[in-house]
Formats: sequence, structure tokens, C-alpha cells
Amino acid sequence: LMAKAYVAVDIGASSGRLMLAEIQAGKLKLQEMHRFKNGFTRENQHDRWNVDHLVNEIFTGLEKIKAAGYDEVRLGIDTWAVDYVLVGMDGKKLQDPISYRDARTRDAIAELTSELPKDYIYKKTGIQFLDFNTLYQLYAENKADLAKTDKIMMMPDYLGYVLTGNAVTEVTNASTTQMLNLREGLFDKDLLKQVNVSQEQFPRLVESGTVLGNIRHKWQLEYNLPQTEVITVATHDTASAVVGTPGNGDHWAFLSSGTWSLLGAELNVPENGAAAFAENYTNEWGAYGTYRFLKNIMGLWIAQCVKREYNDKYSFADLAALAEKEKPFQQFIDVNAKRFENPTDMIQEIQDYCRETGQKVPNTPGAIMMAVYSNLSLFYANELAKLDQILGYAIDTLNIVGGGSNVALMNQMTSTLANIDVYAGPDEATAIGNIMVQMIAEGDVSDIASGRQLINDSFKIKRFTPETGKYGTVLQRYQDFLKFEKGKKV
Ligand code: ADP
Ligand code: LRH
Repeated sequence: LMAKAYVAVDIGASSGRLMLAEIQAGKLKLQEMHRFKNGFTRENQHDRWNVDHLVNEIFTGLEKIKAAGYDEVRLGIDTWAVDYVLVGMDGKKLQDPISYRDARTRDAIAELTSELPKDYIYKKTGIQFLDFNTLYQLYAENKADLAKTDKIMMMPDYLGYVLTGNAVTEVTNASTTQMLNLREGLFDKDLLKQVNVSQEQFPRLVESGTVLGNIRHKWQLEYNLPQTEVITVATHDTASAVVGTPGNGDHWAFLSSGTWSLLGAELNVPENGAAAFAENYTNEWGAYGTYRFLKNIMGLWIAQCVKREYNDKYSFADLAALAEKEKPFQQFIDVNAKRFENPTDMIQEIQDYCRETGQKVPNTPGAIMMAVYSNLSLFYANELAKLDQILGYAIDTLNIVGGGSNVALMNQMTSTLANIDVYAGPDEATAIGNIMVQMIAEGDVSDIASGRQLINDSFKIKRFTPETGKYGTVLQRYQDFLKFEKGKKV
């Protein structure tokens, strides 16, 4: 009899995969069983996700797993945060969900916080102000649609609901709504009221690591699926990524590097004081009572747009190789400027930015990508310095995980700029963290510390050490540039 295998369904904004894991000879063995593209498309006036497509890809992946000889599996689902599906009285989605990059929330922070002040919301929630937080999406939501809504389901909760018929709201992802009250551990009544949503419209809150139920019989009949028990994992992909990050000691930072770069530290107590508020750091809820104290950085979304705009002529690895041939730090770019969130033409936007700020304009794929990697690395180094200040201790190592951990050039530049040891990998930390919570729930792994030890023992992790002095004062000059640009705006 084969031991039950674990399946992670990990869907990021750019791609999804089904990874299969088993423990063999004391090591975690991970296999990619299915991979598919994800992205939003313009439909009915908004940028929307095609959720039926995601559901179908989960079934396709499960069919492959069954065909590979696995008759019984456990399965967890994680996706990107903040987005939700409106479900009607008939238990069906009202429409395809709108993407967080849609322009509808452009003015929502300003409007909502003219009624409820920012510091009031931050004190309650500890969550960073991003205009696409669920709070602002609901504020901008079509009122007629909201009136028809029986349940608001976060993306991974919705997928779990379609699979099993059971609906919950899992806390790691729910915290990104900016609607959970840090102290009470529940949805905040004032914030719910502000967006005309009732507590009952969200399925009950659950912790990561709870059993959701078996996959519905009707799916078993329609597809050739293994027996599947769905476990509600840390359903926010970044929460799973942090669980899957094998940090050492007490002073490590993580960089979950994918569509977004999420840079921060795992805390046991939230840090929502004045400094964190001023720097717009967030306290997202993690598995096992932890907090992801982090900042969102624009990340490889920029690389994804650049790749697409060159008609996918170059792979990501090709683009990284072209960048390697260029000189770094030829221009300073504030990668978190709003203009890079969803521009019609990313390459043009980067070039315009350089032109407007009187800098050298990158013109080739290599030069553009070097500008992107240089400026992401600078941003990381600058934030690491802020983290030290806010947390009051020196971060001693940075663990980079996710697809971006494959970019050796950026790992090395970040190490040198921040003057810190960088550990790169695993690139599938999110899927691994997803599986780790399932293994802990089932008793195959005793706790998160032994889980991280298992990850350290099972995967190749590359170390990068600082090339001290190599870049001179470039970080200082970059910091001056950012201050100058911020000053211009007011
Ligand atoms: P998400 O889960 O947010 O969709 P991933 O963690 O899968 O993102 O990371 C995908 C990103 O990783 C790609 O957009 C790409 O920029 C980067 N990436 C992955 N592999 C490589 C590689 N070999 N060389 C350069 N970049 C890579
Ligand atoms: C990364 C991520 C991030 C969120 C964003 C919407 O995939 O979940 O943590 O801020 O997507």
C-alpha cells in the first residue's frame, strides 16, 4: 500500500502548479505534476481572473496524479491575496472576479480614509495601505452586485469551496483584506460597516491547518481523480512561502520573490507602532500565530511585462543572461512608483521615467533588464536598512525564495548592497510551505521548526556573500535620489 501523498495547488498571479510531495528516507521529495499559466484579461469593463479555468487546471493536475498511480492524496490550495469571488444565493459565482490591478480602486484609499483616518485603520489592522486591499475593492464594488451576494469568498477559499462544497475564510489570507482586527482576531465591525458588508457574508474564520473535507462525489464521477482530502493550509501564497523558508537563527529576513517581492521578517508579536505606520509596513497573519512583517515591492511583475512586450522571444533565463552582460546601476528607478503597477507599456514606462528624471534611457533587452534587477536590488537593500531600524536589531541573513531566487545576478547584487549573507532557494518554497502545514496537521512533521529543518536537509540552497566595497556609495546615492523624487511630488 502506497503512503498518502501530499499535493500543493499553488497559484500565483503569473502561473499555477500542482506539486506532489512525499517523505522518503528522511527527505522531502517534491515533484511538479502540472503547471499552467495564469493572468487576468479584460472582460466586461474590468481586468478579471478566469476562475473556471483555474478549477479545470486543478482537475487536469489531479488526473495526472491519479494516472501516475496515486489513488489517495491530501491537498492544500494557496493563491495570491486580496481578491475575492462574490457568490450568490444559488451558491454560484455572480461573475468572474476582478483583479487587484484593475483601475477601479484608484481613488478608493483617499475616499475611504477621508471618512476613517489612516492611523485609526492601521492601529486596528496593522495592515499596509495598498489601494487594492479587499477593503478598498469592496468600497469600489458595484452596490447591486453586493446586494445579490450571499458569500464573499477569498480566492483560495472559493477554489476549496468548489472542490468540496464547504466554505471557510482562512486567516492568513483574510488578514490581507485589511479588515481583521488585530486585537480581537475577528473581522472589524467598523470596517465592515464602512463598506456595507455584514460579518455573515464571510464564511466562518478558520486557522491554517484545518480539514476542509473530501472532494465532491460529482467531481469524482466527472473526472478521473484520486480520493482527495482538502486541508485548509496557509492559503495566502506569501504565508505559505514564509512557512517554506528555512531561515536560520532569530534574525533572518525573507524575500519571497515572484510576481511581487515581499520583503520582511517573521514576528511573534505584531509591530504596528508609529515607525511601521510611517514606512507602510504590514502585519499579515501567518500560520501558528506568527506575523509577516513586510513590505510589498513591485517585483518581477516588471520582468513579466517586459518579457511579454518582447513577444516572449526571450525566456526569463535569457533575459537574466542578457542583463548579466550590462553594467549595473546606470539609472535609479523607484520601482514602487504607482505608474509601474499596470501600465499599458512597461518598457515605455521605464524609458519615460528615465527620460523625465534626466537619466540614461535603457534601450536593449539586456539594458532594460539590468535596470530592473539593479533597482529591485537597491530597493531591497534600502528596505533591509529600514527593517533594522524598525525592529531594533540587525537582520543577519536574507533568505530569498520563489522563482526570483533563480536570478543569481540579483542575489549577488542584493548581498553586496545590503552587506549581508543571502541564501537562495528553494524556488518552490510556497508549495513546500503549503505541504508543510498539511504534514503538521496530519502529524507527519511535529512543528514549523522541524519542518524548516527538513527543508534545509532536502533542498540545495545557494549562499551569496557580500563583495564588500564593490559598488562604493551607490546605495547612498540611490537613497538620496528617492528622497529627492519623493520631495518633488508634493
Ligand atoms: P508567482 O508565484 O508570483 O506567479 P513565481 O514565484 O513563480 O511567481 O516566480 C516567477 C518569476 O520568477 C518569473 O516572473 C521570473 O521573473 C522569475 N524566474 C523564474 N525562473 C527564472 C530563471 N531561471 N531566470 C530568471 N528569472 C526567473
Ligand atoms: C503575492 C501576493 C502578495 C499580495 C499580492 C496581491 O503573490 O499574494 O503577498 O500582496 O499577491
